[in-house]
This record gives sequence, structure tokens and C-alpha cells, in this order.
Amino acid sequence: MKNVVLPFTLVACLVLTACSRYNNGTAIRLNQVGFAPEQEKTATIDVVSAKSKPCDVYILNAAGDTVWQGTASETMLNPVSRKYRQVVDFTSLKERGTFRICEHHRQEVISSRFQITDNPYRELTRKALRAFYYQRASMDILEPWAEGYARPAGHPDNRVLVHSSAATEERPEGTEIDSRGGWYDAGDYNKYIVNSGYTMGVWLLTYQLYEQYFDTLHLNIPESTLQVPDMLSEAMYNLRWMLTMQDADGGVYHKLTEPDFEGFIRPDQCQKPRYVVMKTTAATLDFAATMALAARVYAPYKETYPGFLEAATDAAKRAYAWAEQHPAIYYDQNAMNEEFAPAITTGAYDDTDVTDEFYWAATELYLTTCDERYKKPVKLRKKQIDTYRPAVWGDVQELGDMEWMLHPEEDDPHFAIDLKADLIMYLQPFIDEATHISVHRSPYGNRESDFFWGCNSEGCCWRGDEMLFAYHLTGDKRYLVNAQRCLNYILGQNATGYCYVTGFGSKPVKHPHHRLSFSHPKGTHPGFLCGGPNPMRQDAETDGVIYPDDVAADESYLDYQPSYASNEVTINWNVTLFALSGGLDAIGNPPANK
Ligand code: G3I
Ligand code: 9MR
Repeated sequence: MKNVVLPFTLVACLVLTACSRYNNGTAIRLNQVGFAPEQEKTATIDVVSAKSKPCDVYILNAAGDTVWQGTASETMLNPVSRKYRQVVDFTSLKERGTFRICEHHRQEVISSRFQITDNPYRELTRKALRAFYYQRASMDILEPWAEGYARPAGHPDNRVLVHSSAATEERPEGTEIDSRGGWYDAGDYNKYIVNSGYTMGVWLLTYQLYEQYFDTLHLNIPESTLQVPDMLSEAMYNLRWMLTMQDADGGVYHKLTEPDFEGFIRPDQCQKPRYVVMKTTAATLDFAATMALAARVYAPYKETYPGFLEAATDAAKRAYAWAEQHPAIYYDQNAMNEEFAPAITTGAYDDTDVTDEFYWAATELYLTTCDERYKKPVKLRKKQIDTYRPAVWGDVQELGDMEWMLHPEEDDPHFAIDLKADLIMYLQPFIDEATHISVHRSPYGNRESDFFWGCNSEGCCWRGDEMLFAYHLTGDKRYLVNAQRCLNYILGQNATGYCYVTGFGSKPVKHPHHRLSFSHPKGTHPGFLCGGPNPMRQDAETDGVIYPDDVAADESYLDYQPSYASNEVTINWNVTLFALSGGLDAIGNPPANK
């Protein structure tokens, strides 16, 4: 098309017309929430073939004026979907406002609106934290704190039954215990210690890293009137529940659950009996780590939480001692169901390698107590120094590593130095991919293996959190830029064009696998990160969820409530989201990649 200058109204009309066709389109993919003025800004443009010439691009402000013009990259190939894309870098646009990107020769190719503003991720971070308030069991969710999503309490959990697998002489099968409170794990209504432990570990690490920022983040929860940061008040609701899951002998029940998953009904409508099931080594060690870490983080607030520091420290010690006496009690749900009744068919969070849990728990207990007895697993870690692995619910080694990098041992500073070198070596290939091959300018999503159940968190957000941690250690802005790139991916610069957080973006997740959302008159609750593309499609096998034929791994996603394998929401995924968005906001959003 010649560069014909059209009357302003006609241009604006064309743009608006085009927008209506593409405001949910994915012809131009970018972070749909926004950018800080100084940060790197890129978008990905769909093109039709390898021979497509670099697109001429212009950016319109809200008034329809062209405020930026430029040319996209040469055509690139997405290594996962084998589709052709170009990347346009509009970092030089720094003025604040609302904008749209247009491709010059195809009027219909236009992006969704996006913002350039200060602290673009503050509201996202706030909503991602408030999501945990909505997940609270055993209490009414009321206004003014509910912000439109009020509901009656469900699952009082004050008369939870001891399952036969957890029976002891002191607490025989059928004993009723009070295990109220805590957060529902995910789209379901059960509460799992392993996943709670991982979530608390990331939560309290994040607080330590960005304390000043999170101290100012008002969440509008019932405890907001306390002289305690809302972020810590919210976590305390789950910590208090976790303490109820410890048996008298120090062991910790693996989970609190109904025998089978509930229907998609409101919590207050649920009537199934609830059980605590067998004590396991992994749960007990995750509990020990959590309580030892919490004892340190909440120490300044002992007036608000009298006795918590002592109770948490004591609980951690007793849990660790139980695990030393029971080092290999693994959760095997099928085996448990062969021996005990009623059969339990809810989530497993099973883990048959607890070396990492011993290491993380011992690390947190050593840092809290300075007791040398907890150094043994650390010595073992030092012998396996080249096995750097990202932290997930079933492998928490990196949570221990991060603590040692934050608190180097005076008598052995090399350990922290070696771990930092391992982290940097681990991250470099992903940075290289972002720079050289990624059609989304992202250090995540360039490999088939990046896509699996929960990958938006365990792959993308956590990789961004690791980048932020590397920046914290080194001050090298490359890590900050690549952390931002991970968030860009989550918020829309990706293969499906979705903004994977409910309530955000022009193409948000609308139908998460989430009983609270499905059963509430107002529907989907905001601030939840969904699991993301998952080519394994476990829900297709077991529940007949139908995916389009032969879509690529990075597009194997359904915004469809029954799709728990790609569209559920969970506490361990949301914590990695706000750790990333909050960390970036706290650091003030990275300047462009020099
Ligand atoms: O990590 C491997 C990866 O290396 C490999 O390439 C990939 C493909 O084989 O698999 C990856 O492992 C997957 C793992 O999630 C990643 O964490 C497993 O296949 C997959 O089975 C596993 O799914 C877990 C799922 O429960 C089924 O057990 C999810 O992690 C876990 O988040 C999810 O947890 C459920 C709870 O049980 C119940 N509450 C909801 C919650 C979320 O769906
Ligand atoms: O809703 C359950 C979700 O939280 C779990 O992650 C998922 C896998 O364990 O299972 C979901 O429950 C489904 C069950 O597994 C099979 N029948 C349909 C249930 C609701 O989708």
C-alpha cells in the first residue's frame, strides 16, 4: 500500500475497524499489561513465509497519531511450532500512554492496546497476592475485602478424620482433629503439605528479597489493620494451618483431603468427609524447612504473633527429628489404597527422592538455630555441586542453594561462590536463546521440553525468578532484562497470544479449572496464573478433553474449564508469578538491554 496520507478520522476509523477484528487476535503478540518507560519493549509479528520481508511497523497513541515508526527483524522460525515470525523492537518509544502497534502493509494487522507507564505490574502483583485470600478455607470471604467475590465459608475442617493410613495409638482411625484454615491448593478444595511447603519457601524468600516493596503493598485483607505487612499476614493464615498437620510424634500428615475430588460446587455446599492421610518424609521435611524459615522472617513481629517464633522453631526441630527416624516414608497413593480405606484418589504430590528436602530443611534449621547437627546434608550437597536444578514442588534443592547464596558461610565462602557460578552457567543458554533464536525474545519457550503441566510457573515464571536472583547477586542488568522477558511471555508475547493471568490483558484466561470461580455468581476470580500449554494432555486421556489436532507443544493449551492439565490454577504457580512481577516492580523495571 502506498503511504497515502488519509484524513485523521478515516485513519482512526480504519484502525478501530481493524482493532475490532484483532483486539483478540494474535497477529501481533506482546505483553498485554504494559511496559515501564525505560524497559526493553518488543513484539512478535506473525508472517506467512520464510520469504516475508521485514514488516514496516508504526505505533499509534490513543488519539490515533503515529508516534513511532520502524522495521521488524528478518523472518525467524519458531523452533517449537515451526511458524514464521518477526520481532519488532520499539524500546525507543518511552512516552507514557496507551498505544497500539500496526503493520503498515496489512491494515488489519494490529495489536491489542498496551500501556507504557510507571510500575506497570503493581496491580498484577497485588491481584496475584489477593488470589490467596480467595483460596482461604474455613472462613467467610466478605466485603470490603472480597472486592466482589464474597462467599460463605466452606470446609470448617474442625472435625477432620484421621485416615486409617495415619492411625496411631494416640490418634486411632476416625479420631477427629482440628485442622481448620489454610489455602485450598488449586482448582480443588484439598490442602497438601508438600505444595504448601514449596509455596511458603518461595513466598518467604521473595519477601526477604524485596521486603521494602512488599511492606508497602496493601492487599485489603481482614488483617490489613495489623502492624504487619499484608503479605506476611496472608501467609500466616496458611502457616497456622500447616502447624495443625503435625502429629504428636513430630511427623506431618501428607495432606488433608476428601476421598475423591469434589464436584464443581461452592465450598459451603461441600459435604464429603475430610481426612488427614499418612505422614510422609517429604511432607515432614518441607514442613520443617517452612517453619524454620518462618521463625526467622516473623521474628520482628513477635508482639503480633506471640509464641509463634518458639512454636515454629520447635515444630521444625521435631519434624526434622521424625524424618531422621523415618527417612523413607514415601507417598504412594495406589499402595496406600491397597492397604487402607477409604480409598483416596485426589492429588498425590508424590516424591521418592528426599535428599533435596533433607538439604533444604537442614539449611533452614541451621540458619535459624546455628546448630551444627544440621550441617550433614549440606556437606553432602557440596559433594554434588554440579547438579544445579530449578526448584519445583518435588525438588527443593535450589531453595536451599539460594539460602546459602544469600547467607555465605564464613568458614567456607567457596560454597556460595560455586553455587552462584552454577546458577549463572545454568541460566546462560536460556539468555542465548532469547538473544539469538527466540521469536518471542524470551529465555523461555524455545524448546519442546519447556512445555508440561504447570510450565507457565515451573518453566517460565520461575526462570524469571532465577534471573532476578542472579541480578540480585551480580547487579548485571542482563538478568533483569531476561526476567522481564519471562514476564512478557506470560502476559502475551507467546505462541497462543493469551495473557495467562485471569483478569488481565486483552486476551485473558476466562475459564480456569477452578471450583471457586466456576461456582461463584461473578465467575472467574482475578489474579490467577494458569498452568499453560501441556502437550502431555493428561486430561484428554482421563476425561476426554479434546484438543485441536497436531497443534505444537507451545500451543497445546485450552482456555476451557475441564482442562486441568493446561488451565488449572494453584498456589505454587501463583507465588512464582508475584515473585516475578513484584520483583520487577520492586527493582523499578529494567532499563533496555545495553
Ligand atoms: O518435569 C517433567 C519434565 O521434565 C518432562 O519433560 C515433562 C513431560 O514428561 O513432565 C514433567 O513432569 C510433570 C510434572 O507435573 C511437572 O511438575 C509430570 O509429567 C506431570 O504428571 C506432573 O503433574 C502434576 C499433577 O498434579 C499430576 O500429578 C503437577 O506437577 C502438579 O502441579 C499437579 O498438582 C495438582 C494436585 O495434585 C491437586 N491440586 C491441583 C494441582 C494442580 O493441577
Ligand atoms: O479438579 C481436579 C484437579 O484439581 C486435579 O489437578 C486433576 C488431576 O488430579 O483432577 C481434577 O479432577 C478431575 C478428576 O481427576 C477426574 N474426573 C474429573 C475431575 C474434575 O475435572
